[in-house]
Amino acid sequence: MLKLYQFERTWGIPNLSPFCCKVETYLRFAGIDYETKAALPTTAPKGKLPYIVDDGTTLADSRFILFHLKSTYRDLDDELPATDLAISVALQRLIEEHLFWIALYSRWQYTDENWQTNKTAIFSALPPIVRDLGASVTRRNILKQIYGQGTGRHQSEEIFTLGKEDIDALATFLGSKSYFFGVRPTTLDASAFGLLINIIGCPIESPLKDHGLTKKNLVTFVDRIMGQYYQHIT
Ligand SMILES: N[C@@H](CCC(=O)N[C@@H](CS)C(=O)NCC(=O)O)C(=O)O
Repeated sequence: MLKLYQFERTWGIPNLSPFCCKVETYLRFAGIDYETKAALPTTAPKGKLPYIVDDGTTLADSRFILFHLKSTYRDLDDELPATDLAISVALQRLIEEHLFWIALYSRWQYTDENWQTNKTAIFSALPPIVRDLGASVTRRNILKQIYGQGTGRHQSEEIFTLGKEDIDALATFLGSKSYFFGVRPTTLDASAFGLLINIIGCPIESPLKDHGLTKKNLVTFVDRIMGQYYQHIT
């Protein structure tokens, strides 16, 4: 059976990684059998989670994993017209290559309180000395990534202004629909759910979360997917 390697579940959400949550949500939307294995990025083929092992093949990165799931099992986008597919790719990039960095900043850099919450969630299973060293080395590395990508060069107020613009775009495009392209879930819904639950449904406090929570359609979207696809997770 397909194995999905991801962070241990925490905070009552499917995964604290938007990308792990995206892949697991796609698997559930598509009704593909799988099992999860707890892992850390240090043992992942590309140094990041998630990755999967399926029938002897290892695949890393949610995008390549989804290409595989679509060609081997079920393509949830197969009925989308080309223009919707184009919008789907563009919005996935907004979510995964822009809004993601603002969520990452909120979690690892914005306040010490958020960092402590994040640190406990990711590192508390490790033995004490490894935990503290591992947490501070990883944090230094992530802060370098946030600076290198560019988000870390702005003031926090500027960062959240950009994040709110993304949230507004997603809320406007979703409108009153159940899913981004209507009544059936597609890849974009898996991607959006993965990040949105990590912004509005976890104990990381920020103006980004506050703004997301004012968008009733995004809150309903997240609650509906949780209720329908993740009712029994612990
Ligand atoms: N493009 C990758 C991104 C994966 C990613 O950024 N994973 C993060 C967790 S959310 C990670 O493992 N980071 C570890 C690190 O950067 O050291 C995907 O789509 O899977």
